[in-house]
Amino acid sequence: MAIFHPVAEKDVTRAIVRSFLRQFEEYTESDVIIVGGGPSGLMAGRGLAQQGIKVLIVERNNYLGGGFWIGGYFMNKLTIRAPAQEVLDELGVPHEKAGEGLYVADAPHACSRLIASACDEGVKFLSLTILEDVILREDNRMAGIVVNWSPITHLPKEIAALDPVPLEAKIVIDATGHDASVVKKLEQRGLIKTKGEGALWIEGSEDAVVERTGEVYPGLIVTGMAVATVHGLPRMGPTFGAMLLSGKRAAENAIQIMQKEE
Ligand code: 48H
Repeated sequence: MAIFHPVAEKDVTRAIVRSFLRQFEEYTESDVIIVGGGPSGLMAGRGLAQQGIKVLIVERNNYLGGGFWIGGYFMNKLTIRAPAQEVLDELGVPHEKAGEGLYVADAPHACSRLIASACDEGVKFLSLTILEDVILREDNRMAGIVVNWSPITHLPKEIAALDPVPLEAKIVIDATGHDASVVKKLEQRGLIKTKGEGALWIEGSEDAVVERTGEVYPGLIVTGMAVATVHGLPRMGPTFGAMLLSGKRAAENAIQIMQKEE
């Protein structure tokens, strides 16, 4: 007696393709597209979806979490400075006090809870998808992004000369971390100038990153480490509170802009 219900192989394929295409078609137009599925992008997506906003996260890797997943330094622990441990509490992530105002948690636990929370709120994802360009209309306002499957970037030019795919949104959030990839597309066209991130200084970095989170170009908000890259702020190294609070603030900013433009 078999354990599983009989299902044909073709029906497995059909189930995947139909479900993917239905969602892909629906999300060719989103309220907000977030480029980058690291801690700041996930927090921004979660905050927006909590308010019923249609939000898509585009991530070039085949996993979500960016530098939050393993902490990015070969040790599966992450630190958070007060008051950002409140986000860990909201997510139900256990943490230990490591000193006054300093908390330590298991990175895979924190990251998986954050991903799950974004999914629970209704965020949708396009993985293995890389930002190729932005859409700018006649008023030069950001109107969406242009993407391609990331493996294509590893193919030789003669095979990879494939046209990318445009996706529309009212607001785009650059959550691509140190690269600030979306902002760099505007910089290439002389529309904005990035300063490049500064040297490591935790005290000087985290408040500034949260405070400078916001719109840097009409329709484009910057969050997380990309804020440091754009505004020339110090980096904070292996501590993540600013990423969480910056993502939260990016969601609030996006909502304010959309309400103003309605
Ligand atoms: C699609 C892309 C593209 C692209 C990048 O690096 P992240 O974790 O970014 P943040 O800002 O949420 O968090 C930064 C944090 O992890 C960190 O590095 C810290 C705190 N550093 C401090 C220091 O001093 O070094 O995630 C960015 C995500 C990644 O998953 C990328 O794969 C993705 O964005 N991404 N996705 N198209 N062009 N570029």
